Amino acid sequence: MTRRVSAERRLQSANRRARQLAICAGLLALACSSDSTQPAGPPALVTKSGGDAQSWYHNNALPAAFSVTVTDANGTRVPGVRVDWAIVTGTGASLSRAVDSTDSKGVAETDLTLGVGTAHVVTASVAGLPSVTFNATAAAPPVRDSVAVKDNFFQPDSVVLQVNDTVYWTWAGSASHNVSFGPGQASATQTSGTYNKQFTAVGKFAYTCTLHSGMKGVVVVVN
Ligand SMILES: [Cu+2]
Repeated sequence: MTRRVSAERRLQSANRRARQLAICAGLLALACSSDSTQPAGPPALVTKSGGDAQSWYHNNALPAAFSVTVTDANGTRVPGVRVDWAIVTGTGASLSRAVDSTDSKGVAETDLTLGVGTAHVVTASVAGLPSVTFNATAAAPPVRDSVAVKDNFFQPDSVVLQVNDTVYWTWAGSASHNVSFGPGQASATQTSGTYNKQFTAVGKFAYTCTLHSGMKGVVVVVN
């Protein structure tokens, strides 16, 4: 008899705990949803959030987009705000878009393709607010690159060159190595000598030494 009573009590107290947990979860959900539906106020500030001060090559798009974040007076991100992008300095340069609208995170972006000059200046403006300024620097791409094949790494492991130019690998270690871009595109496996490869397309080309895991490099080919 006593055993049965205590079992019922345990059941009652378990039910009570379950109800309390459900109430807590409900309150938490309420707190969250009221937070996320809080509307942002009017735009008060434009800040740079990415892409400033890059150095890249004439007639090529910068590796990273320029981006700004628009916030209200409380620092809340404001979606749907018109952002105007303009090239202030940069003969022959172009933007992927001159007008953009901030996304759900208050962010607007544009991609700059560098022109023939060295200095580039781009502004982002929101009506009624101070604009922000991005800088970029353009140079001529290297026309020829040399890579040393060492034990067990490529030096340097990343090179940039202009389309239709050639990379020259020189074996400088004592172990056997190769330069492999995948099936059918590899140097001989050797301990000395050289290997040349011309690159006729823009892009990123990763390679490895198939004998040594972790021995890898990349060729970046630009316009
Ligand atoms: Cu190797």
